[in-house]
Amino acid sequence: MDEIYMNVKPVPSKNQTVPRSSERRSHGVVVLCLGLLSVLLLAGLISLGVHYHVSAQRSAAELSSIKANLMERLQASDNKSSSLTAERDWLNASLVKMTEELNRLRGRPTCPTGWRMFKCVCYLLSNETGSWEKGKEDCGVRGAGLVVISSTAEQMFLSNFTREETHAWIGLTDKDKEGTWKWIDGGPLTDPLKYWREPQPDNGGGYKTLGEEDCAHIIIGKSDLHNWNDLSCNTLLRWICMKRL
Ligand SMILES: [Ca+2]
Ligand SMILES: [Ca+2]
Repeated sequence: MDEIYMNVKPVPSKNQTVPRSSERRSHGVVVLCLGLLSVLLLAGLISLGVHYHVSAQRSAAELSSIKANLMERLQASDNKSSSLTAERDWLNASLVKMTEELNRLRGRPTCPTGWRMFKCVCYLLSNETGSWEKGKEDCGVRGAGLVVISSTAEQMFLSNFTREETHAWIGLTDKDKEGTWKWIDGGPLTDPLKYWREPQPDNGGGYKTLGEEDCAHIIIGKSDLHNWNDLSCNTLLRWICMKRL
């Protein structure tokens, strides 16, 4: 090859690009801006995260406080309700006592529930039946005794008390001595306070099947002043208890 051609520098073609120094600077500025923007975005995200974290903690604390406050009020309400219930029961008990005291002051004594009063005496017709002795025991358990009739008015009241109901034992017996009738309180049976139905007392009328008849009862549906009969003490009848107020 000729020497002339060896000293000639190659000429770039038209399509080949050559980077210029201004373009490189622009590229560097863009990269720098993007970097700064990324840093700013990251800082913003961190700031928002911190802000929401603090807000969430504050909200949780407020909710916890509100919950504690509501629980405290609920407990106070329950305590108040229990207190009101106890106060109501106390007032009811006091009302009963005051009513009884008022009746006593007014001369109006009262009998237990299920008992009937006649001239300040309480009477109970038993629901169950049994022997004369069982009736005596039951009345004793109730703080009473089988009825002792001590006036015509009382006899009339008891006749009405048992009318259409049943036969009922009274506290009269001749167990200790045949033919000698005594009240359960030890008092004798005296005239005119005797209300036997004729021809009673007959101690069984001589009929062996009836046995000895040593206990007295009121017969239902008979004359108010003639309705006593003597009967075997083991017969199952209801009974009348009495107790004074
Ligand atoms: Ca007898
Ligand atoms: Ca008889």
